[in-house]
Amino acid sequence: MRALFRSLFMAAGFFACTDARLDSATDPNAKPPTACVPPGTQCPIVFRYPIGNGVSTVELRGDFAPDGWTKGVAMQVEGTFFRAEVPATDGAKVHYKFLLNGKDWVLDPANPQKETDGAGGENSITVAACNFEYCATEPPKPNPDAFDWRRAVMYFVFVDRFANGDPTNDETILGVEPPANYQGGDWAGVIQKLESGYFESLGVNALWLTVPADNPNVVGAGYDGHSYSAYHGYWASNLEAPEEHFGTLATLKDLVQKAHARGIKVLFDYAMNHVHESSTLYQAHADWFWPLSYDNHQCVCGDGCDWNDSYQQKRCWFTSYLPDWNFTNSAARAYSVGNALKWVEDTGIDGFRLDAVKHIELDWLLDLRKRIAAEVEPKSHEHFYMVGETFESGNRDLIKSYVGTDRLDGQFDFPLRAVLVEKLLRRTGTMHDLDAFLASNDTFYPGVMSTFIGNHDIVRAIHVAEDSPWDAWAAGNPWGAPPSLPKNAAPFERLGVAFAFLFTTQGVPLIYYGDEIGMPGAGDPDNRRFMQWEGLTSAQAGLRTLVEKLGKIRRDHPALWRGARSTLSVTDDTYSYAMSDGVETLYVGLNRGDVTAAVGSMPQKGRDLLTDELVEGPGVTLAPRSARIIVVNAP
Ligand SMILES: [Ca+2]
Ligand SMILES: [Ca+2]
Ligand SMILES: [Ca+2]
Repeated sequence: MRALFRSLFMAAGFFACTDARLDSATDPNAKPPTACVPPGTQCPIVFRYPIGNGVSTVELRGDFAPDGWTKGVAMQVEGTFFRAEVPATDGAKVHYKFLLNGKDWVLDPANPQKETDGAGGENSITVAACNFEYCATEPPKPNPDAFDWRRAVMYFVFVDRFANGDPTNDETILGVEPPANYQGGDWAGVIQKLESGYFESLGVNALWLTVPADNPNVVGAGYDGHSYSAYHGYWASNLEAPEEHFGTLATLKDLVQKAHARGIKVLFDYAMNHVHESSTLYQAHADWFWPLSYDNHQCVCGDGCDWNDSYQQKRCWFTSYLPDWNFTNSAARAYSVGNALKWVEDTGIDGFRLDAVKHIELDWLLDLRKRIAAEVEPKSHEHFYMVGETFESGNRDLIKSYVGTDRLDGQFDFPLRAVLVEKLLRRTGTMHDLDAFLASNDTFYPGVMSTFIGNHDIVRAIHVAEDSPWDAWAAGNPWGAPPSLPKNAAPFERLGVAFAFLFTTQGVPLIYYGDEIGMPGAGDPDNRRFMQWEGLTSAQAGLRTLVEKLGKIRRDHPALWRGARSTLSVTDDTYSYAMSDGVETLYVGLNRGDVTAAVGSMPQKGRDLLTDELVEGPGVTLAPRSARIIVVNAP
């Protein structure tokens, strides 16, 4: 082994060691050799399996590489053994098995060390012992230019429904109606919109893209009895390949690079709860997934198993064709975490939006954060942002339990969204309720949450803001009679007030594609219509102009994202607060009502950044369904 390390050093350019050794023979004052290696240097672990007993081929399989359980290493004949070696860092624990003749899985007969795989089986284990002497390293320097995620403004690009930049990859699935079929959007289309400056015009500096992994060309039954395609990306069949409807890996990398060149971060949606039943991974490793049967019945979430039971919610299948990962199995967990890391390494993305967090075992999240900290951030010198989805409006403690330095940076603030929808859009209760909620919510989570009004799972926000609001899932009938664009401007103005709140408080505001122009749509899939790029009504254009102004104001006034909020005045229909970071104070007023109203405690003299009007306090009037953002002494 020692001889091998020497040759590694020489191959890696450690000739100085050898020279020093030669010199020491003739120069008694020469310093001893410094045979140290950089921390993280890998050494080989050697594996052997005896020849005989009709064994013609042996493969080493294990978690020594992200794809080590599926691809493995072919072992070569050496003397009376099959032999293979794989590199590992000092102290790394490797779980492994041998695959004989391409079909029989066996433990290492020469190694008594083994561990349960959490699914009724066992793996052999070994720990790399490199015997290296590590060179001292300088502690990593903080990066003063690192992106502060509190200033992020995120835009959710639903790739299939956003922009079609490459008609050659358009392909629909036979037997699926258009609302649930592929509609042609792709990564080339996102690049076109990037290059047109669309995202910057909204102040957006982070994109959330739908799942990039390959999904199958199959028809799946939806909960509503309609047939669906995998246009949404949540039915991965090959986690290691990109979705061909969206483009190639080269196009995806190009997208990330072009976004970075514009100062825009990119997050992928990563759906780690399940795969599609057609996945080769599921076919090769059924033991990495929870069995569909449980307690002698079928365990589909909401049909045989409980979405909310703390045990069943982790192991139930979302549908009978989506096998659910069992991350109590360490080999399954290592593969999945390794796969998430591989997408980061292959594309250079800056964060993940993590799907269905409460339905996976927590260890997956803890392992991912550890590996991101060890393998991604030391190279990027940037913090990798992870925001989770826990679809809960009433359980803040559960949402909070996933937020922390060893897990998620934040989650989507569903409870805040519920309150904003009620108080600003539906106008039920009063603004006092909003103030009371914020009093505890402002400092509730130990991280950077994402604030939002709309997403792909709920009715389009514009309908909740209508004069007669509705937000029931199927109101308007998504299939037979989908809702149309409201005719009057009021709903768009109310949505504008909600955006004004999101852009003038802490948390990463999320714009669900199309909400910046009040696109209509009932529940899923009608809330995912193709993006409207042309023919905006004046009310739609007015809302987009407002969002553009809000984006610019948030970018130019850091107090809005890093400042502390303090309430100034509250009435039933109006609300005002100050945002101050010690450098600057901004005064925000909101009027949800349908008549002109005043807010109090505003500055004596200031300028409204939204209208450019000079205003005089302490009482400042606001037009119906409008906001003001006032700064003192603005030029
Ligand atoms: Ca296309
Ligand atoms: Ca595909
Ligand atoms: Ca699960």
